[in-house]
Amino acid sequence: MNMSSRISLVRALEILDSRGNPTLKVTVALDNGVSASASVPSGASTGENEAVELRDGDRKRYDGKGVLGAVENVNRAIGPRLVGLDPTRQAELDRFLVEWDGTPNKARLGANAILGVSMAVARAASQSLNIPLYAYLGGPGATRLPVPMMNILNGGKHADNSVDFQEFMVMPIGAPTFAEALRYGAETFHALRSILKKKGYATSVGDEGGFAPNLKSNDEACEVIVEAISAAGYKPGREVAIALDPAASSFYEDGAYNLSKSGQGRKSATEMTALFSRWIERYPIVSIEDGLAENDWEGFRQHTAALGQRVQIVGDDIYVTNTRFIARGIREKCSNAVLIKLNQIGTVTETVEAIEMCRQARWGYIISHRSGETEDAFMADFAVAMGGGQIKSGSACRGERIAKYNRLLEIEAELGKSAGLTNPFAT
Ligand code: 2PG
Ligand code: MG
Repeated sequence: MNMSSRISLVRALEILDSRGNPTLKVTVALDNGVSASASVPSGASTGENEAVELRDGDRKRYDGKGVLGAVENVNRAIGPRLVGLDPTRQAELDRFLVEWDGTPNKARLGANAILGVSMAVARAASQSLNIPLYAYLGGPGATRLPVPMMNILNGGKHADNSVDFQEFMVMPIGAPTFAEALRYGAETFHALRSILKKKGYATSVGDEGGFAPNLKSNDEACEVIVEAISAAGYKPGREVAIALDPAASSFYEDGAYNLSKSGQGRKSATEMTALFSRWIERYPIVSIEDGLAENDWEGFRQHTAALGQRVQIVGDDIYVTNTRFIARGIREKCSNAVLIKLNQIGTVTETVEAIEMCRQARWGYIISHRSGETEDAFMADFAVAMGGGQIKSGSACRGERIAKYNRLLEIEAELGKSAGLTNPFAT
């Protein structure tokens, strides 16, 4: 048995993410010969309270975005302290790193350094025990596949176009299996390409693989997607629905929501909620993430009171996967779901704690990628392990997005008859 294996080496390497910016890949080797790696993603529309991504700031390299300092922190500081420890003691190990860092946002060692180590340790432990990562993190009950939120139309900070809202996603809620859900989503993506082409729009893609056309309005984005769902042969709202992530923090300026890319002008929180309310009546929308900005707690409260019975209201920037902020959101009823990103908080254990808090409150949770990703599919296993039934990993193209979906196909096949996929919104 490999049960008593110990960490023998921890090494980090500076690699590139899907935007061509540096990030870390961390490898953990055990004394039983097992070695496993994990890579760290990176966001563009980041919440201001996210854990700190340590970057070198040396203008001569990658415009200051190098991560050699974080690599050093792994190779010279963290690594040597972990040698000899049991990799299955994830919570203890993560706690040790958090306490050693000592800052509230992991600014000292860097959340990118810490998360890379945390994920690589989990993977090494699972390999050492010969258990797939999803089963190691989730136990024998980890059999629920997530319904994907596929971001097929990009705007906001993720695309240079005329659309203010960052993400227009399709969610194949009526599919019987993950493989079928992925097919519904991919076929809708292809139908959308034909429709955009016919209308004379560009079909180049944004950071998350969605199209990024210069549409006439934000409304038109919903209209072309509904058209694409039907053209692909699916019933809008029944089989394939729409999920939005306006990422409103990125266009919140001086106390107002400035829809400047589309030229729709400035709106108050109440006007934004009224706009979404109209959209919910007109389009098959099931979920709205960051419809308002990260510091607009009161706006979020009213927004949830007004729309929360009809759709899932998700907080991303407002909570940054941090139990401190999620607890406030639960107390003040600011949403009914949370977007979960490992690198917003910086360790596997703290991410699991954030999810546990959602479960206690009977809130939804969605495991999410970042707009800057790598080929690592850790989050696919993590989504099955956590069992929330929802994942957000971009469109039906770009290798770094597809890597996660392909891993979920593998997991579903491996689970065979015990695999399940259910509509998270079915009552
Ligand atoms: C978001 C994410 C992922 P980013 O806002 O939800 O889609 O974007 O990684 O740029 O923060
Ligand atoms: Mg978001």
